[in-house]
Amino acid sequence: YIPKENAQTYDYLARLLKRLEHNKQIGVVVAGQDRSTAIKMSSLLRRHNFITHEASKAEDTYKLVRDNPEIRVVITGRHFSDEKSTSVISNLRVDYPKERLAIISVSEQEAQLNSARFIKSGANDFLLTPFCHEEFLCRITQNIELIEHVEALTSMANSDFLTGLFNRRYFLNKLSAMAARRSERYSLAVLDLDNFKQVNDSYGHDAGDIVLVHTAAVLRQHFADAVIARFGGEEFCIFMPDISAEQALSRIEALRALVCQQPVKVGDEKISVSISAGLLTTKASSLVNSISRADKLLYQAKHAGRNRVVS
Ligand code: GH3
Ligand code: MG
Ligand code: MG
Ligand code: MG
Repeated sequence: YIPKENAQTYDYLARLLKRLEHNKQIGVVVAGQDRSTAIKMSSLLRRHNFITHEASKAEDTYKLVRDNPEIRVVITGRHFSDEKSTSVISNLRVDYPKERLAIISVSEQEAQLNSARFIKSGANDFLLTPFCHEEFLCRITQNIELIEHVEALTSMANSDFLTGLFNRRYFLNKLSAMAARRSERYSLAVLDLDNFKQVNDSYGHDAGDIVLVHTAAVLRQHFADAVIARFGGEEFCIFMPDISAEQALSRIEALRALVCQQPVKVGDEKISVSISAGLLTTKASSLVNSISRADKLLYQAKHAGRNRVVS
């Protein structure tokens, strides 16, 4: 039982504890600071559970960020031994956008113009020295929360809500560029559940959803090395890089056989499912074109009686 007047405090403490637990997975680099500032920052960060790193050279800073994917924040001062801090910021920015890595630059109170220069070079935020502990930690936390928020939104925008697979938008965005850039062979399979409307009609829409989730899990399990998307209602797309036409066909054929041999258990029911697929192996640079060719093959598979792969 929490008295009403304490509920707000309790809420705050609960959030703080959660944050402190979460901080254990987040790396922060203290870079280019004078000795005493570096010590002070690192110990504050460690007290709040962050994984801390220190660097006095620009090169070491880049290497740390490259080698430690858990790093979310770099705090840059003006004491790099090998480079100007504005260059350190802009160099980091080349590989790490603002929504992936927060750069917080430290500038002296009496040189306030610096903060504008740092922001223009690509810093997310700045801190004037001398600073108080509370402000220091608030800035770090605020910047991390923003990055995590953007990450959550990006992941939502790229994935399909029901199955957790990538959605059509992500699939087209990510792979179109890849297909256009590289001239390597790839295989593309467009799959569609057969007579799925009947599944819904016989067992209900919720059971239909379970079948879709189950099918997505099977795809994920058997095509861990591929990019898989739910393309529409009961239609899926699989992109397999660097694979021969024979290999691709045998994998999709194995999947087809597996799906029709294993009915999906929903409550007490066992629902039989089958898939038809169109499969294409090509070097074509237009992904959209390839998809539409694979779609035509899928149509042929449906026309020929379903539960088959046409390549
Ligand atoms: P075909 O073998 O020709 O593909 O026949 P089909 O019945 O599978 O194809 P059709 O296009 O006639 O019907 C697709 C059905 O998929 C109709 C639609 O209600 C259902 N569907 C689409 N999205 C969802 C979903 O998210 N959940 C459920 N449960 N059903 C869905
Ligand atoms: Mg269908
Ligand atoms: Mg139909
Ligand atoms: Mg369909």
